[in-house]
Amino acid sequence: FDERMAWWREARFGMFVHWGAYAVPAGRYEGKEVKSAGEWIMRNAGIPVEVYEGYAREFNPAAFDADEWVSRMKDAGMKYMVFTSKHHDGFCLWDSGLTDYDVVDFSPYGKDILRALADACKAQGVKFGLYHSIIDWHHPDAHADTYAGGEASENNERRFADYLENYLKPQLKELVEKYDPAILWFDGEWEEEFTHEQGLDLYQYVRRLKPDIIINNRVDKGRQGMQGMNKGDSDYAGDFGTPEQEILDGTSDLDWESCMTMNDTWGYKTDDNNWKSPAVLVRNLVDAAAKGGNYLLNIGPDAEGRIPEASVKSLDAIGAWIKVNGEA
Ligand code: FUL
Repeated sequence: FDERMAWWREARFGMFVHWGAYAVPAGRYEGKEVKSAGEWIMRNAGIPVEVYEGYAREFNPAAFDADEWVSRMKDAGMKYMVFTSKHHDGFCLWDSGLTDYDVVDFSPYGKDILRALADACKAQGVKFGLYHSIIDWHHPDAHADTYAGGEASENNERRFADYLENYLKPQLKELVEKYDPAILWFDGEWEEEFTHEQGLDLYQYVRRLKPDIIINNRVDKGRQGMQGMNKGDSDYAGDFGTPEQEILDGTSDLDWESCMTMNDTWGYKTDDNNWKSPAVLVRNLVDAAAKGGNYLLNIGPDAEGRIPEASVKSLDAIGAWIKVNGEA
């Protein structure tokens, strides 16, 4: 375990990227701001699947430049990226053989975003990881019918298990084989049909595909902070805990990574300008490192593929601080 975790423990600082079809509405629906995080707009505004698909049909990030993203993150002192291959909305950012609901087959952009990012990370010598949602508001067997308050269908448990076996797992296999991710960062494990046993199975499944991969605790029913972490126990799934928007107090001897937004959203939102200052971000990084954790700081690029101006400024400022004050 220690050997597998070594690079990650040393890395300390990574870049989270939330990017997908939700960047198109950018937090607005029917002319109004939808409260809370931008990547939740489909659910929070109750947007019907067919209507939301329209955003994916428009997704055409002409300004996307994988090399530029990666060099910006490197300059900021970040050692790894965790990128959303699929968020809760179900839209896939690579050319999946399991669905046409992906950036290559469904969107005018037509190019494989994971390919570009995986290659750029490799070329520039940083680790590439994937965030992959267990919950899926688009897949018919994973509750697409009820997500917006519709009638629940029969056999939800069986259908969700089918979705896991015949869609999610094959997708994970595809992702590991094609892009060789260093990390799999699961999320959406609160789905009511998803069980602890299925979480353990998913963890084992991915580890079999790539024995030295690192997997977060949300692969299990471990949403809050360090939940799902039970090292040494046969019931254990998840290599590190995922406190969200908080830094732990440093008393845990388990591995953890604090993920955090620069404003109040993960996915791009036009109306969210509540940016943390670069000074606060530097302090958080140092704080997390001092307490034995990693810091995974998020960017939410816009629909064109541009990193918001305020985020670019903060990345530059953090990089400048690290240059002067040494590696965190
Ligand atoms: C949460 C998700 O629901 C948010 O959209 C975001 O991805 C955050 C990192 O994890 O569980």
